[in-house]
Amino acid sequence: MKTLKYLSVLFVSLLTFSCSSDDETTPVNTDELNGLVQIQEFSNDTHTVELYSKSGTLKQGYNALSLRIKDKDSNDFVTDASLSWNPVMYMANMQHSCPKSEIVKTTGKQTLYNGYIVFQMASHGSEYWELIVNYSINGNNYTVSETIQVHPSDKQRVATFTGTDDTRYVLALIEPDTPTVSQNDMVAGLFKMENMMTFSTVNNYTIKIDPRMPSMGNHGSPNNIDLTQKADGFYHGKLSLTMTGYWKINLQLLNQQNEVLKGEEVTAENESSSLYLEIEF
Ligand SMILES: [Cu+2]
Repeated sequence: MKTLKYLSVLFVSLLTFSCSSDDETTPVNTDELNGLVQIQEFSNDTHTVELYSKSGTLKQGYNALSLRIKDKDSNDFVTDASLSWNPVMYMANMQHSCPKSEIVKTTGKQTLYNGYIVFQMASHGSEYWELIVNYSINGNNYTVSETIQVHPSDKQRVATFTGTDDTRYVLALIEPDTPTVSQNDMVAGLFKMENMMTFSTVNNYTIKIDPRMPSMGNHGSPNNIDLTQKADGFYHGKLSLTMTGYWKINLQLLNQQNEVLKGEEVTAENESSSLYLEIEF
């Protein structure tokens, strides 16, 4: 009986072994996609480019995105591509892009690449976004592009404004993604519009924060820490939320000389800043 058991274990492991050696050329893709939901596929004659996020949708504001490229002939995923992208919004009387990162290979993954895009506007009627993905594999260049659907967010996750320096800025909330009643890590991206198609990271500014609950006498919270830029290029601080509900995060943007470029202090006479982000949880 014991021998039979050993034999069956041996048989099963032999089977498993032979299966996995057959699959050697095809990467195991199930773990690769842990926690990711496909948004859509982009296709050309040679490849399918798959676009993923945690939610499976694109929304107005900051979006962390993952991609992978499948070879249509072999059905294998490409592990050594270099990629770039360009989101373009086609509006009634103009075209523009938005802040975006480089695309890098995801650490610890074989087939995944990742980056972020900050959509400052949602798709709206006949005004739509197109995402162009350019990539090269072994020195050959390819491109795919499709219309993408950018959903409006009901709370303000991104602010687009002109500073007193006549510069156009985009400020996007990155964290907290899932706020709790605590001192949350707050992260924001700050970008400058160089022209309609080019956006760059703004360095060494300060973003002052003053979270308030307008529905409850506009009370604030203790122990907030203003946002300053860290090595990742983003602005980091602490956002104290003392209860669940709707919070307006009043902001002031200060340049390297500590001059206020946008936003006002909240006082007894002034209940909110013209620059703000919103959280409800
Ligand atoms: Cu637009």
